[in-house]
This record gives sequence, structure tokens and C-alpha cells, in this order.
Amino acid sequence: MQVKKSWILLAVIAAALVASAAPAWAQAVAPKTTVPIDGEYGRFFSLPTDVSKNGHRIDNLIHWTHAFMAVLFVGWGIFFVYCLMRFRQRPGHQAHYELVHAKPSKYLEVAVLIVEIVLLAGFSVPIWASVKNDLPPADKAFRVRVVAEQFAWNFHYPGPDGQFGRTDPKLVDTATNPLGLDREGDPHAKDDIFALELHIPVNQPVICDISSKDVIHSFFLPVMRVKQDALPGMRIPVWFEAVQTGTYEVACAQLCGNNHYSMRALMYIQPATDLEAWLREKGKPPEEFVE
Ligand SMILES: [Cu+2]
Repeated sequence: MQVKKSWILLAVIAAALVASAAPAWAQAVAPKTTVPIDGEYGRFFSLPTDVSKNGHRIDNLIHWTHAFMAVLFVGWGIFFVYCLMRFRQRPGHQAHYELVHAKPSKYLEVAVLIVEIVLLAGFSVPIWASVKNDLPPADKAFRVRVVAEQFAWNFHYPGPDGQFGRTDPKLVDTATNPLGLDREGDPHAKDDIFALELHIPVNQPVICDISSKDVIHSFFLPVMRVKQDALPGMRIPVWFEAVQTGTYEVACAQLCGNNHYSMRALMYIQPATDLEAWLREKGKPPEEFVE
């Protein structure tokens, strides 16, 4: 039985429409938190709100790549339909199988190749190098360790001494010491701060060192255009700079288990003074390190 082509086409268009509306729908039905989240999260074909210094460079790259792909898509689509009609089977026409040595198609393919090389070598690689590899100087950056686990984000701040204390997987206790901090053995660990929320300063570079306690997760800050896999046994730095205060979402972008959907945290972007006050409050009595 032959399914009508127009029905298949309709189904494809309907699926594309549903897929494009899915983020907005997911946001509408998502359980509301008591903390209101700022910004928009990509309705239809738009990108999420951008509150980072480098985000526009990533967005530009996404836009250029999509524009170029749209041109290719339309161009190849027209060519495809043209071929279907021009070379259809009909009486009096015989197919012949020799290669066509046409100049225009060669020029077109070279042009596509050049645009792709320019996109990759001229845009992607330099942006990747500066956004990803060139970390800001350590003395200028605010540093946090991010430890992923099924299904939560743990944040580790160095405390007033500015030094991260030693952690040991043997000391991990999900109820009292989720990071496995060696508070007895290492003096630097005594003042370290643990939280389930990410608090960062506005207008200052932030370096997050990403690791995982169990499986592979992915540290995702949509409004910062940051996405980095969290791998057990590795500590991978990512950096960004917020240009606006507010409350935003930290998500996990790697399907990491049954409750992956619930693996989220809040990110508070604050003026430096507010952040210091929060850290002071959080670091007060050692008994209250654990939430
Ligand atoms: Cu996860």
C-alpha cells in the first residue's frame, strides 16, 4: 500500500511545528518554584536570554551557521525538486550514465567549502580558544568548584582563606559531608563553604571547576552560553562573566539517570557586597555548613 506523499509531508511539517513549540510548552507546564527565574528560555526559534559578556559571540556563530545552513537547505531543495521534474521517466527519454562535467556545480561546491572553512577556522576556532581555553587570571577571577551527583549540583567555595581544602571520596557522607571535605586533617578545609546554590558576582570573571561524583553530567548555564561535561575523576575549568544581576537556572544537559529532569539548581548573580554577605552568613557556624 502506498502512503500518499502529501500526508508524509504534512506529518513532517506537523512534527517540526510541535518540536519548535516544545520548549515553550515545557516551560509552561514545568513545576513552578518558589523562586522566580529571570529571563526567557527560548520560545519557538529564539535563544534564551543572554546575561554574559561572551554570549553574543556564541549566538552570532549560531545565527551565522543557521543562516548558511538555511541557504544550503533552500538551494539544495530547489535543485532536488528541479531534478525530480527535469529528469523524470517519460516516453522518448533515455537515461545515460556518464558523469556530467559541468563548471557551475564545481564552483558551487568550492564556494560551499570555502564558507565552511571560514566558519570553522575564522569564527569557531578563535571563539572556542578565547571563550573556552584562555582562562582569566586567577587573582582576578571568582572561583567555585562544582561537583555533580545523581541528582544534584554541589557548590564548594574556598571560604575566607581563599584556599580550597582537601577532599577525599572516603569522607563523603551524603547527609553530613557531601563534598568529602577533610575538615579535621586540612586547615584550609575548615572554613570552606558548601551550598546547593550557585552564588556569583556580577561584572567579574568566574571560573567553575567542574567534576562529578558518579556518572557523566553536564553543567549547563543557558543564560551564560556555558555547557561543560562533568566527568568523574577530572576537574575541568570553565569561565564566564555575568553582566547583569538576577536569578537563573543551572541545568544538567546530559541524560544521567532516571531523575535527570530534576537535576537543577539556582544561580544568583549578585553585586560583590551582597555575595560577600551571603558567604559570610553561609560560613558562620561550622555545624551549619551542610544544608
Ligand atoms: Cu545530571
